[in-house]
Amino acid sequence: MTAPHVESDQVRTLFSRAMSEMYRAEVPQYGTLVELVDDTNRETLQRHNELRASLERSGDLDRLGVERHGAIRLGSAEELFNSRRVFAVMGMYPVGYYDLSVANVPVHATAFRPIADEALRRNPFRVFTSLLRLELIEDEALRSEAARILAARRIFTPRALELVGIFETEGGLTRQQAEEFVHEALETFRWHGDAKVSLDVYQKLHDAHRLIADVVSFKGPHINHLTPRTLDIDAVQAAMPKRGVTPKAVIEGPPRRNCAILLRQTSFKALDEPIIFTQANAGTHTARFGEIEQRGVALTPKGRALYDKLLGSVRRHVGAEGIGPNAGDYGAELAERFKAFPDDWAELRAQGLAFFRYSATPAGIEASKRRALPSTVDGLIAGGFLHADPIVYEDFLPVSAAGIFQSNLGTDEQQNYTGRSNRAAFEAALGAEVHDEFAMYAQAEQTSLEQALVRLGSPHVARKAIA
Ligand code: OOG
Ligand code: NI
Repeated sequence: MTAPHVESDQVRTLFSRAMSEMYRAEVPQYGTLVELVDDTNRETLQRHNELRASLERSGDLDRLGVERHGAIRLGSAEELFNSRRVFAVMGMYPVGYYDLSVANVPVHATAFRPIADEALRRNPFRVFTSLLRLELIEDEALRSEAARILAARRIFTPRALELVGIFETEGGLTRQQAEEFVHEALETFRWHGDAKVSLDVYQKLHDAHRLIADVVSFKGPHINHLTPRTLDIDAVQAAMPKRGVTPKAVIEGPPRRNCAILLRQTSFKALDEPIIFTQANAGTHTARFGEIEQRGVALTPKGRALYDKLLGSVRRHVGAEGIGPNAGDYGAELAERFKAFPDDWAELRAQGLAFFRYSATPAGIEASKRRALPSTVDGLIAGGFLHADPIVYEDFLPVSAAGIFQSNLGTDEQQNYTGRSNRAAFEAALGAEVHDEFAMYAQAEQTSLEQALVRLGSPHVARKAIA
């Protein structure tokens, strides 16, 4: 008899754990950040019993220390294609298309992440994966040199790809194969202090854009950050300097609110690390950092449009990334302008700004056996028969991502890429379409509502509410 297959969720957990250990050993400052996050989470939980209880109910308490995401930057279509196959072994699929050229970063990206609610609950680890857009390098000689260098490298070990092949034909890996796969896959994300190019070529690439040097000069796409979840991002941001860690100027995303929306994130500045270039020249490279995130409710397209509008107005007024003459005002301006965004769960739902997961309450199920219940969703909620919980946003934000890129690439980038988004080329390289995150949240909301209404013996309300 052949050995049984391990679940993809399990492989993802083995992988994220191995990655975390490797990164802590490679970047000691990241270990310091993780300790600070753990301490802050503990203090926050001591002060907020209700938060503790809700994390306990959702089963999140014991997974608080698990990293939420990491990021890599790839150089070619083939690398992206094989990354998709590798991440599929871990139950991670491409969700969303992010065009960063609009923010002067010459990449486009997706996030490989679990999709099913249960898979996200077990281990939400995801990898923001960007692909360099060589066509945005203007200097033709440099562009073809970069393409030549990239075409010659192999970022996955032969054995890793062999195991991916086995996964694809057999539909899974045995425990032993999974462990070997994790070990082999980790090689792709490892740091290499020895560059594959000369100092001279590195400098030319660097002058074109720091990011291009980061992608092209090395043997593989070293993981450039990992990101644990914090329960109080403002507290961690404020405490970083006391632990000898320098945070970026501002927290990306929405301001602090009662009803958290989307995603807030901040990072510490990337480190200068010693590099040995070919011909034994020594130099440094700045790429790797640590980040933290705090997630809120997923917004509907209408909510997202409002978010984008308000954020855009802040950035036009104060300046992007909170640098420049009005930098100090960024937080105050953000808070002020976001007063226009309802900060009350009932209001967010009533105005169709956010996605919710519906459930029948025990009282509702009981009452439905004895009498007819109200015939509208709002009536059922008002009567305490139906409950709506916010759906957590599991994706990324292009403006925030650009801010994270920028702060870790230095702020002196002058390039202005004409923002031609090229999703079709990205998907062709990927060998698949990316999943539409809005459609997924909408589906989750609708399914939960239908199921809840069936439990309340009121399926007709579902048709009315959704039609
Ligand atoms: C990725 C930056 C994007 C985030 O959290 O928005 C990102 C990178 O720097 O390669 O990870
Ligand atoms: Ni990140």
